[in-house]
Amino acid sequence: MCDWNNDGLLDLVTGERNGYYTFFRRKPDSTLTNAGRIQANGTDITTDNNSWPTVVDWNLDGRKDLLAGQEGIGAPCNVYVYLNEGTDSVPAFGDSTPVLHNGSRFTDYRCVPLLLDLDGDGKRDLVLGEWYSSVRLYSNVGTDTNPVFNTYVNLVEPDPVNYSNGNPPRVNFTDWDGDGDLDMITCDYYGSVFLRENITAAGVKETMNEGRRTMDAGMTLVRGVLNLPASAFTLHSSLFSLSGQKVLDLSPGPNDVGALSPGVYFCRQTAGFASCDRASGVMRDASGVLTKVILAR
Ligand SMILES: [Ca+2]
Ligand SMILES: [Ca+2]
Ligand SMILES: [Ca+2]
Ligand SMILES: [Ca+2]
Repeated sequence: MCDWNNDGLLDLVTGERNGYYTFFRRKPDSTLTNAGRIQANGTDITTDNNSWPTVVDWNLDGRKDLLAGQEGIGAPCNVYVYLNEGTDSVPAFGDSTPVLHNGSRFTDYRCVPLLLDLDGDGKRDLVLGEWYSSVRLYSNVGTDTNPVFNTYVNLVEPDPVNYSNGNPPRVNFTDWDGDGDLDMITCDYYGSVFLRENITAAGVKETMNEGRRTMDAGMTLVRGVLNLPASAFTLHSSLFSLSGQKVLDLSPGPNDVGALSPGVYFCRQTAGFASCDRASGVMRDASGVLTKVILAR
């Protein structure tokens, strides 16, 4: 949904099974009318099957652009952007530009790209839904007007067996529960809709597990190695001193903290999503954002 023609009425732009993009214009009586396929260089844009449109001002020049994903079996590029060469009210497009990661084109199957600032640094990031129930975050390491993407983290664990994030996940974000952060909604080929509540929390969880000398967030601390579960739906994890100074960035898997002074630290996880399944709907993961870590000798 977007106001494609800037008349104050919310329109619909669709991606389609056969690869076209269509503008459905909202009329004053609130009904939608098919206003034709979106074109580039004067002809209908047709991608590979299962096209996905994200309407966003990619380069922040005040004119909406079209970020496109496609199925793309064997295609050389499945995520690209059409920069608007017309006006914001009457978009016009020429050639597309491939979106890159680590300098390479995306060739993942059935790509669903979104552009939004998910890690809260003020620069819009790329979220990519793709085949086998995978949703990735490529943090923007460039600028907001010229995004650059390298590596990704999984926002959810890919699930090629049970498709617990939908398959292929068609992704979007909204503050579903009105608590001020973005929650994730996916839907899929099979007609399921999945809600994952953003579990970024405020506050300190106070349920220390003395046996592991950590708070309980699924992490373990053994002989100076802090192990973060790879399945944590976490965007960034860092270790902070009690005074709030960051002492170490953490990665999923083992992190050597043996060189740090003994004492109390906090692991801060800046964003994440709760797990959920088809049967139970929303399920909060209580792993929290601030986790106390006690380093002893
Ligand atoms: Ca409109
Ligand atoms: Ca633009
Ligand atoms: Ca960002
Ligand atoms: Ca929320």
